[in-house]
Amino acid sequence: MGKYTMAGPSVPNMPWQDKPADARNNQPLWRYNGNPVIGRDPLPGVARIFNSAVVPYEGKFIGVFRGEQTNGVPYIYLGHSGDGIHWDFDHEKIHFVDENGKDFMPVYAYDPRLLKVEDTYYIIWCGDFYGASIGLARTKDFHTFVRMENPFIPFNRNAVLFPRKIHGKYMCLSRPSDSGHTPFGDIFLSESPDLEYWGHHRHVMGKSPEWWESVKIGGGAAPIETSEGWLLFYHGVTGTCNGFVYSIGGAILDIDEPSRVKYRCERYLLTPEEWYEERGFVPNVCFPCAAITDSDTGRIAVYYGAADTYVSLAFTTLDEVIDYIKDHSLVRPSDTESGRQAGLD
Ligand code: BMA
Repeated sequence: MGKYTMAGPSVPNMPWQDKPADARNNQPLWRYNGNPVIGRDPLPGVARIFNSAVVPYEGKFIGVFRGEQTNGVPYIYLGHSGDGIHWDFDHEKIHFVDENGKDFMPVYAYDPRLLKVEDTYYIIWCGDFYGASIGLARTKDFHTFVRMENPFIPFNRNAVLFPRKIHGKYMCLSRPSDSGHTPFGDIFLSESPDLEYWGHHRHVMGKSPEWWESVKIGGGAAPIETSEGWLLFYHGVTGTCNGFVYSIGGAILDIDEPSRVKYRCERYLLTPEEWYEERGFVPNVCFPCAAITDSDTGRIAVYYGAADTYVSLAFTTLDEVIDYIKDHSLVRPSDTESGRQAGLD
């Protein structure tokens, strides 16, 4: 038993490798030595799969994958795996229908997140709604996918649901943005009684003076419920003379009031350093979208898109990552307030 505990299922067959003695800078996330786990040309008509999300399902693993078609349009494909590392993909895009069962395909769809709340799985992605905004669909069996109302108006990206209701409400992190490559961006929290009407919006955390996240940030994997609060892997972006660089950051949000940040790591947890992160369609991108956890051992496997070209895996344990975040935590006044306008706390 570790120092800290987490909610969630036992997943004894989750992907795992122990920390190597020569882990870079002794950082708390260490890469799978078989990375990338999904290479180029993964499917006919799909050039690259990246920024994708997976969950344990019926003793195996299932996932929703951002597939960049050879016409340049991103879509979501379903994938199955016995070990979370080797994936078989459906050749057809996920077929979405409306509440009446009629075809209701998004124009495009990217950066999906996938998670289970109660007995239903939800896919939440960035799609077109007269501009980039958030799409949402539900499934119970991974055969029928019903699109629901779009949660937010444009422009918005990086939405991720919490895996359970808080005070009886569904919770969603999102990152309001612009219609382009967005040179700004903070993480906000919204709540809903029914996944249709969203409100009670709160600011969670913003870009920071730390260089690696000084341009914008955005939610990554679904928050993980732990004894210290909600563990959030997110992305932080900086600007260089050669464009944006995306790193993985970590924070812990208050368990009952997640707009309050309890700990926020001033250092990145992982930054582009390997060839598959530095070289690809968009160089220097580590973009986390999912984490598989085993509540028995505290093991965590983070799935991240690498260079907008590959899917890669990095590992950590609950104890190691929480201690690292706490040891290097720097929270600022805007992190610890409730997230209403300053002065109203
Ligand atoms: C963001 C998103 C991500 C992408 C990243 C880097 O704006 O579009 O899908 O990984 O840019 O290109």
